[in-house]
Amino acid sequence: VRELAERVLAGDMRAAARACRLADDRAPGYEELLRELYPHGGRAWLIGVTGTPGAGKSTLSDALVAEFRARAERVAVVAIDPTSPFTGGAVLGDRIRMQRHFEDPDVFIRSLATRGALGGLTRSTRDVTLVLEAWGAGVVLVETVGVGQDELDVCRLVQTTLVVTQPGLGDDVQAVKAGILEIADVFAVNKADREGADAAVRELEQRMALGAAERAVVPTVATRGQGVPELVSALDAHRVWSTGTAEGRERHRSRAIQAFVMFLRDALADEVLASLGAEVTETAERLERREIDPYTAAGELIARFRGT
Ligand SMILES: Nc1nc2c(ncn2[C@@H]2O[C@H](COP(=O)(O)OP(=O)(O)OP(=O)(O)O)[C@@H](O)[C@H]2O)c(=O)[nH]1
Ligand SMILES: [Mg+2]
Repeated sequence: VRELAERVLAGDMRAAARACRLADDRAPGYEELLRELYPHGGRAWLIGVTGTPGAGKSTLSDALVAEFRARAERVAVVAIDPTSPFTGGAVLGDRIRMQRHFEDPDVFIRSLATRGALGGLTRSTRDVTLVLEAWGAGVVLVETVGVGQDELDVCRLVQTTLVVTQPGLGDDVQAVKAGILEIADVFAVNKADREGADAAVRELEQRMALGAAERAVVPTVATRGQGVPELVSALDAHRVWSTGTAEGRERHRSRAIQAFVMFLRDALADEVLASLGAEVTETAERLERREIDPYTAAGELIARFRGT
């Protein structure tokens, strides 16, 4: 494991791929690996790319990869596939859209499947992102489909959240979930070659309470690269805000706390399940029969766990 960590730190892509698999499978040694790598994390710019299905997230990510590569940054893309790792047409599509970067030894592309387990996706994303930072990525793009709580949690792990939408979804703002509107740092109204783009931009600008310098709405045509330099400028401006202002740093801090609380919750749940797994199942069955209420049940299990 130590040797693997060293190879990752030396920038070896195959070692990074192995380390990602190890972390993702939580295979023996994964914790030791992540401990070794942890001091080398925290350097990359993590950008979340989320938004409505089919809006052009992958096409736009591909264009962003090219822009960041032009700045000689090492880039990693983590595409979160909402379906399965094996059947996913989405992943195959992403692969094709990112094909031009496959030969590039400084671009690492990986897809993650959403796991059934609570918080599984957030965990995998966090762990894989750490490996990629240690590998030397200067920018990590995390693409998710903005649908559930899991995806919102993922947004707490990144520094800048880009939300991609497209015109002509009926009520443009309705199509973008309210929660997403709050977490969006930068909006791309993609497919601006279609009708209704200007109206969508104006509407989002109003809803996002702009004036706050760190947020922006940018029209793009990802397939032609139009608006991409402007989008990169808006992302850069947000990064400068988040590292260079008191308000930005405060948000960074509060997200770091939230992220650690999530980590702690997962770690505690693991501990409780490992030591009281059978009782948890039994209690859940009693709950289902309404023989006990969840407040009492949780209290009882916690007391047992503490050994009181
Ligand atoms: N007209 C037009 N089509 C676009 C544009 N950007 C992307 N597309 C097309 O829209 C389709 C979906 O693009 P993707 O990049 O796969 O979108 P996505 O948001 O990643 O999709 P999912 O991951 O499946 O949610 C593809 O056929 C793209 O070629 C654009 O700016 N204009
Ligand atoms: Mg996609």
